[in-house]
Amino acid sequence: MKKKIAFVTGITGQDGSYLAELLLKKNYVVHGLLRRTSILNVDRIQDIINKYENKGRLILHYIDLTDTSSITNLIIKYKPNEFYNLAAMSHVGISFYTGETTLNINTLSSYRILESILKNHKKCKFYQASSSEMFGSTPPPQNENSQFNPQSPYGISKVSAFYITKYFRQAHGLFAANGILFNHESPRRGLNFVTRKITHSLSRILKGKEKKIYLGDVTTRRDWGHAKDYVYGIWLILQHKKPDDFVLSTGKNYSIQDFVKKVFKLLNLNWKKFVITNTKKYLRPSEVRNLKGDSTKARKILKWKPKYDLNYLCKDMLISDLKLYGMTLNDAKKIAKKYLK
Ligand code: NAP
Ligand code: F7E
Repeated sequence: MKKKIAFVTGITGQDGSYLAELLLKKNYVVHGLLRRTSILNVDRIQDIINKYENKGRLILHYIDLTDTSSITNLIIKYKPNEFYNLAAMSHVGISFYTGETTLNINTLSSYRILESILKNHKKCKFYQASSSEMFGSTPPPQNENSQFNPQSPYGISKVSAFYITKYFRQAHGLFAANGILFNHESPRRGLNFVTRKITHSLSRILKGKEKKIYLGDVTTRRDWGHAKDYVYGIWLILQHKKPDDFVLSTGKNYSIQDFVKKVFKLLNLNWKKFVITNTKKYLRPSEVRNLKGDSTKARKILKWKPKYDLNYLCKDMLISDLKLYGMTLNDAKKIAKKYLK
């Protein structure tokens, strides 16, 4: 049987790397669309490059999301069955300082890709990486019927891309679907998102490379899941018989402070000795205070549900960061007991 072809933008990112692994396991030919960077940035996909590139199962292409023809040429040449649009300026805090780029990359690129699919290969299914940030100040629980009240250029860019996706579906009949994903983390999370910053900095503290962790507002609440569960949901969204929009979430939320406490507790450390909160440079001009998703629709229709809980996530992330600095959890516990109490 002919293998399915999937295009993935953002393949070098957290979700792109897990999704590519899943698609390769499912026997797809995966085309990863990446930007040129001055230092080659393929750490998260190095293992699958080693395993699949020379078999022709993983093919990487340089593209630029502001250069329509760089993507159109690939669509015409390879005629993908599925297009996962994961690339984005994904940092909410940074979007306050780079609003124009955030809109150009996160919003206009979705338009460019969808228009190209419409003109060149209408059969291709399209996934848009929408976000719980779109709900912004709308009180929880948030689901597919909740109002969007974005609080940042990032949130605004994702709301616009959400409607662009819906427009191509409703007006032009494309199979274009949105996954509205609540926060999901993993050992592959970028270092400047709060969860990874905590587990990574704690590992550095144990190695004597840092003394304190400087955070912003730790009273905000997030619904955190594991990225591995969420990329499976992303795939399911494109396998459904009709294009639709789905929330993926755990349905539980915790404050940033709760996350800090859970991670420090793994080493029996008192977090208050190491964490400075309300650091000015990490406070945002406007905040999304309380996100908790209601993913009943995905659970019923797609039969999706997360396998991993927050305790597993904290441990998975901490163990992986300790490993980067040559420690096991037991080593870290011993160091914590001896030097850091
Ligand atoms: P991530 O780790 O920050 O990855 C973002 C990806 O986009 C990277 O591959 C990055 O390339 C690429 N990218 C950024 N700007 C680009 C540009 N100008 N041209 C080409 N590629 C560009 O993000 P993630 O956590 O995997 O999230 C994946 C998608 O889901 C994003 O659209 C994000 O907004 C959305 N989302 C994420 C969450 C979450 O909690 N993780 C929740 C809801 C929605 P480089 O590696 O070169 O930087
Ligand atoms: O912040 C607070 C911060 O940057 C979480 C992206 O994947 O999820 C992510 O966006 C909360 C915020 O993620 C620090 O103010 C405190 O209230 O880890 P974050 P995010 O903004 O929720 C959504 C769903 C996406 O779509 C995005 O792409 O933590 N916070 N102190 C801090 N945040 C950071 N980054 N750094 C701090 O020092």
